[in-house]
Amino acid sequence: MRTQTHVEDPALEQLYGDFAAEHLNPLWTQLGDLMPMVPTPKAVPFVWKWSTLYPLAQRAGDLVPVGRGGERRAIALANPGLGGLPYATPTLWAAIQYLGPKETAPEHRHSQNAFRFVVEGDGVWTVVNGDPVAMRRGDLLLTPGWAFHGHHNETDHPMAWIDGLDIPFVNYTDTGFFEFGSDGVTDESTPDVSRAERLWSHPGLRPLVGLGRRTTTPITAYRWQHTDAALHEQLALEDEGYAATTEPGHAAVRFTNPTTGGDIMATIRAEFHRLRGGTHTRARRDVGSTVYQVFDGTGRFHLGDDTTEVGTGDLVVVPSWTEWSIEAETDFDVFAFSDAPIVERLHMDRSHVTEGA
Ligand code: GTQ
Ligand code: FE2
Repeated sequence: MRTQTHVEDPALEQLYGDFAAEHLNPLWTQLGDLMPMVPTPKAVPFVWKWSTLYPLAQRAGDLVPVGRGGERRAIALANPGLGGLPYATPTLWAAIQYLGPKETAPEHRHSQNAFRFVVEGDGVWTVVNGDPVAMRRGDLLLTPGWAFHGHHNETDHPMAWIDGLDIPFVNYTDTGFFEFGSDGVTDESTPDVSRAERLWSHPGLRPLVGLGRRTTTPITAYRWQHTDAALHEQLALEDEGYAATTEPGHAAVRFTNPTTGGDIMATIRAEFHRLRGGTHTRARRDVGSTVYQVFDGTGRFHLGDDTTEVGTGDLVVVPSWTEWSIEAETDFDVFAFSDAPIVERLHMDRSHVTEGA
């Protein structure tokens, strides 16, 4: 079968013209693009340095007010392969958000699921359905779809963090709704611990109120103290000769929904990885896209044939089926989020370990 549309035969040429006029499109001229042998993402592997992002966010803080309409002083990572769209990957939004001293980002809600991850600083409370949640270094804070949320900075110093949302996926599937809420935040109190944590954040214990499976976790904050302890103990147990890590020197946890044991949200997976200095992960490919933010330490990301040095705060995008591995120079902590729940739910998940075993 021929795969070009430039043909000698006038009748065939006429046929292609008539297809176009009727908004019809033959498969045989574009099979390779439509159905490649392996995923061929338009998104490219890319790294944003925190030392670039933070000063730009700071300048936005000086020049751009935060308020109703624009809603958030959030600056999205725009993958250079995605034609200028504000998307880190085809499914994931990642942004740096900056809130100056005493500033408030007004309440709203949307179908899009969101989280915040804090690489430095504190002093902002995100108020989720009226429940104030303190944001501090290392914490993962959740704003599930359709929960009202606003952020307010109680201090006289600015704070920045990263947002992860499923905005691209929701746009692609035309599934999004949005509503404005209160111009301020509905509860300005500043408790250390949110009500959601007081109810839900006791290891292995679930309250007998609110039974039933939920696709989104009822926990609004996963605290650094717990994440750090879990990773620390995995490596300590490995030292003591117990099987506690998936590969040598590599501790890893997934943030989960205590009502299902599954992912925190229907569209986003979040994990935290800790590598001992001098170790590396096995090179592999995975279906679906992932965004990493280095939390602590220095190392290298190998992405396809390229290698990039990374340090605290740097963000790394790994598109679908891109070969990747991490090499830790020092002890290396990295936060990761991905669209794996979508991929797995659709039974499209595949991985290939390309090195070692
Ligand atoms: O903080 O509510 O980066 O609604 C993008 C959309 C943050 C937020 C973003 C949002 C928010
Ligand atoms: Fe929002």
